[in-house]
Amino acid sequence: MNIRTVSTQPFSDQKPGTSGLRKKVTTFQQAHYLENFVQSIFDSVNAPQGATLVLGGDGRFYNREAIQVILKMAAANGFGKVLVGRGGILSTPAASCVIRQYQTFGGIILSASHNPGGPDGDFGIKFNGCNGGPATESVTEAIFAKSKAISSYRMLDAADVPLDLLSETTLGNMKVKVINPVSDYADLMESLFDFGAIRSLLQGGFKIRFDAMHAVNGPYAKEILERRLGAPSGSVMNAVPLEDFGGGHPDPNLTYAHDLVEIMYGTDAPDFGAASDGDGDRNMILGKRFFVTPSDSLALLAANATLVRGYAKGLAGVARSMPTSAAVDRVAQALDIPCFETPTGWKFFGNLMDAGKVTLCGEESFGTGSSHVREKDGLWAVLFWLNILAVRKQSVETITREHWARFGRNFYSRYDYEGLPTEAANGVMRHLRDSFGTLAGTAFGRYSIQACDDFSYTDPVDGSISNGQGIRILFSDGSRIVFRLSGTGTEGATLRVYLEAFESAVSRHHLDAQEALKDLIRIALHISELQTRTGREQPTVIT
Ligand code: VG1
Ligand code: CO
Repeated sequence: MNIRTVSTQPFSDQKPGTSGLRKKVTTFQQAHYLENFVQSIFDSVNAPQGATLVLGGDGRFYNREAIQVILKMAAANGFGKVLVGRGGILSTPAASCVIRQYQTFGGIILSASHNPGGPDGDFGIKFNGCNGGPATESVTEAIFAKSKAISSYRMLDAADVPLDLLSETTLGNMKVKVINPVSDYADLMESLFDFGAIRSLLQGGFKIRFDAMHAVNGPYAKEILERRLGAPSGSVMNAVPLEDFGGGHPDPNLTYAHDLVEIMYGTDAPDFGAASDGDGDRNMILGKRFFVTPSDSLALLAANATLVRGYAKGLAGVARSMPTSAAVDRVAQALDIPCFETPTGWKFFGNLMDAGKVTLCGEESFGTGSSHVREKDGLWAVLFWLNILAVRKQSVETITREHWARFGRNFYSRYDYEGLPTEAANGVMRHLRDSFGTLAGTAFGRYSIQACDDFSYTDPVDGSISNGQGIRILFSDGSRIVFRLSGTGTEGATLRVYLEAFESAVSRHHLDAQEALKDLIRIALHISELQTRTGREQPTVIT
């Protein structure tokens, strides 16, 4: 066996963000850049000799090269076996499923999720532990510390491993098993949902459209929706994964999933539409000419969970990220189950699920999931909805409006200001923090500020504390404005402004969210001085 120890020098910028390390492909292509980070992972996670690792990615540009490098480094670092998805492919939720199913030591997932791909696009890498979930903050901090002190990495000299056929080969002393990336995941879905009921719904003429956005979920959706559930061929669109996502932005929202939006708002629109992102963990849910916000979707799934086989016994509890609307809190209250508010990013849900405290989790950023895996899960959310629709036999719109009538409506919107100069974005946050003293108690028309703070979270399971997780402006009627800097961007800073207003009056539930939120938007811009401080009049994206 020919294992080389290669000398290297640290890069100073390998700090994992909200979901792993995300950088431009060109950054990853620098000599030693990927290798340094992978060695920093291996040096931080203390895998026992001979451990099994899961490996796969969303298939974006540079996926194949990175997989080969990681395989050779895993062999040189004493792993006994790697389970790798055929073609180097695993969606993020499927990787989580495989890690759990085969009780492996953990996995490495290659993805920059919803960020564009291609030679000029983004790439990313993260480590997930044996529970199938993203590494906790203590682990990502250890990885970052290693990356700043690294002086060498270990690499096996060997030929590339063929990955395009199911096979079992060896690489040095390590076994490499190429697995079907779809089947274990599809079987798990079949165990949670009533495929018979969904099949009958579809046979009865209920029309669906799923937009895979030329990303990883194409093959998963084809297998599950078309093959196993019998949706007519063509129900899954943009189903062929491409290394650059066809030049698109694989982010399932009303702006970027425009092909689907056109169909769902056109004449003769299908009954149900959905899309997922680059790595398959996000979802957008649409009815006929109707959009369900991710925060409402989480609340709706919680309220209807017992209609679905895998959740018939009820929910242990629910959790949402801090900026996500409090719609699910109202459902939790009615069900008399606990509701947790965590910082942004799926890694904070893992401890709660492992401890059996929550069953469903969600984020406003088109992420929903449950304890069936430890990642958010796009197709799972779609199937959950289809199962509910098959049981209730009502439209998406009717189900949502009935939900609002019962629980009230949390109007919600997020404004993203992307690619800001970092100093200007930090300046807005600093200014807001400095204003806390004068803001509390101030009234703006019918809104008066009750409190403001910088969100801090104490994990109820391990007691770890995460500070500085976003600025909250809380109003006396339950409305909120949240300001947060993104931790997934690769250029400059992205400032997110989250707006939420609660409305109990059914007579106002039909309002457009932008209309219902216009006063709050004005207040947000006023108190943050965002426009003057950043020179930006308009947000880049509104969701
Ligand atoms: C964004 C979302 C966050 C999500 C994260 C990863 O993070 O806001 O809710 O968990 O992306 O999603 P940020 O730090 O940019 O706001 V994925 O689908 O990109 O892995
Ligand atoms: Co994603």
